[in-house]
Amino acid sequence: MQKIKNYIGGKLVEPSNGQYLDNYNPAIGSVYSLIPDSTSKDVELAVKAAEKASEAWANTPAKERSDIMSKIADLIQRDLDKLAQAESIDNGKPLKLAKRVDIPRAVDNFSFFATAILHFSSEAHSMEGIALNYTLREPIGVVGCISPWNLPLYLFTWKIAPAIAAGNCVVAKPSEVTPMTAYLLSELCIEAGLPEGVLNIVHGLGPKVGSAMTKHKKIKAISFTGGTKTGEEIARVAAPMFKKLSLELGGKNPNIIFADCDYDKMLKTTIHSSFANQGQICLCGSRIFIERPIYDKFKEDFVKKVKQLIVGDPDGDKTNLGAVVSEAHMNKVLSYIKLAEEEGGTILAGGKRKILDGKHKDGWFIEPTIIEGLSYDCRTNQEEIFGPVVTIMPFDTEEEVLKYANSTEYGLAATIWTEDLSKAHRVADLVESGIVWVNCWLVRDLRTPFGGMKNSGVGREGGFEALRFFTEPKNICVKWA
Ligand code: TXE
Repeated sequence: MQKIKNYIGGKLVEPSNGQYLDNYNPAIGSVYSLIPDSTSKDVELAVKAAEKASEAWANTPAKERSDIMSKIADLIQRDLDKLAQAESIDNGKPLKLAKRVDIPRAVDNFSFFATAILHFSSEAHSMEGIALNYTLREPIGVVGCISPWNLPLYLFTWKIAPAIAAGNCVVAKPSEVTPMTAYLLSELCIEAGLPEGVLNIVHGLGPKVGSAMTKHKKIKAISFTGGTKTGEEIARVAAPMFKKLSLELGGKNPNIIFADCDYDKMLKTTIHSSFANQGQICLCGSRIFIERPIYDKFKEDFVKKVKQLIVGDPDGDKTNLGAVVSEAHMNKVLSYIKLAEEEGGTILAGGKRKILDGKHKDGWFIEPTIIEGLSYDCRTNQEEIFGPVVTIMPFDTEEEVLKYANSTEYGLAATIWTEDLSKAHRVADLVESGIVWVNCWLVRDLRTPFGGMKNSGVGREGGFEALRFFTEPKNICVKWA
C-alpha cells in the first residue's frame, strides 16, 4: 500500500508520529493508499523550514523565481497523464475531465504567476515641491494555503503559485480526501530545484493540521478554499491574530435563462454547468430559473438530455459523471434529495445512488438529478448541496427572478442567458454574485478578480489581486531636499 509523505525543508518525510490515514478511491469504494496523519509537530517543522528559507527567497530576483516556477509548470505539463490519472483515482472524477481541465489549469496557474510577477509593480505619489511617496510591496514571509477536494491540484496550485511568486514561503495543506497530486507536485518541485523550505506540504486532517496552521503565530496569512462553516472557524481563530485572510467558500449559484436566449447554446452549456465534476464545483449553477414561455420546452429537453448522461467508470471515454468524492459526501447529497421530496419537490430525473457492476459495484456514484416544484426559499434551494443535483423553476419578470437569485446567504457566481444586451448588463449588475457569466459558463481569464460576496467568502484571488494579497504594501515618504 503506497504511503505518501510530507514535503518539508525540501525533503519527503514521514509524519513525526508515524501515523497514517486511509485514502480511498471513490470509484471502487476502498482504500488504495495511506497519507500522513500529521500533527502540530509536523506543522512546526514546516514553519521552521519556511522561516529558514524566507529571507533568501524574498531576496531572490523575481526573474529567478519566475524561471523556477516556469520549470515547475513544464514538469506538470510533462507529467500531465500521470497527474490526471492520479487525480481521477483520488477524486472519482472522469479521467478525461482531469486531463482537459484540472491538470492543464495547474500548469496555467504556475505559468501565469511566473509571468505576472515580472509585471507586478507599485505606485509612487509626488507631492510637488514637498515630498515623494513610493509604495513597496514586500512578501509577507511565511503564509498558509489550505485547499479542498473538488479540484485538488487546480485549487492547490491556484494558491501556492501567487504566494511563492510574490516571494513568500508556504506551508500548504491539501484536503486529506484528495492528497495524491499534491504529493506528486512535491516530487516535481524537488526536480525543478525549488529551494528547500520555499514550499512545505503537510498532509492530514483539517481540525488537526489545518487548525494548527491557522493558530500558528509565524504564519501571517491564510488563503483558504472550502466550506463556509470551515471558513467561519478559520476566521474565528485568525481574526484576533490579525492575519490576512482570503476565504473562497460555498455557493448556491443561480442560472437565469430568459426566453430570448440562444437556446441550443444555453442547453448544451447548462448540462455542463449543472453536472460537471459531479456538480462538485463551487461555481456550478445549481438553481435554474427559466422564463415561463420556454419553461416546458426547456424542462422536456433538459430532462431528456440529462437522462442520457453516462454515470460510470471514470476511465471510460464516454463517461460524463464519475463518482462523488467520499461515502460521507454521497450520503450528504442523497440526504438533500430526500429533503427535496419532503419539501414538496418532484424528481424529474435521477434521484438515486447509481449501483454499477464489476469493480465499481461499491463505488460512490449518484445519478444526475433534476427536481422541480420547490419554493425558492426552501432549504433545498437555500443550502449548498455540492453534488449532481439541480432544481428548476419558472419565473415571469426580472424582479421576480432577481428576488429568487439573491435570496440565499451566498453570492459566488451567476449565469445569465439572454440575447438582449441591455437586459444582460442590467441583470448582471443587480445579481448578488462576485462572478457573473453572460451566455457562457466557466470561461476563465486568470487576470480577473475571482471570489464571492456575502457568505461565499472574503477577498479575491486571481491576477494582481492575488499578488496584492500575498504582499504587504509599505508607503515611504521622502522629503524633497
Ligand atoms: O470542505 P472543508 P470539504 C463546500 C461543499 C462541501 C463542504 C465541505 O459544500 O460539501 O464545503 O467540503 C481543511 N481549520 N465546498 O469537506 O471541510 C480540510 O482539511 C483549518 C466548497 O472539502 O472546508 C480541507 O483541506 N482547515 C468549496 C479544507 O479545509 C480545516 C470546495 C476544506 O475542507 C479545518 C469544497 C479547520 N478547522 C467544498 N477543517 C469551494 N468553495 O470550492 C477542515 N479544514
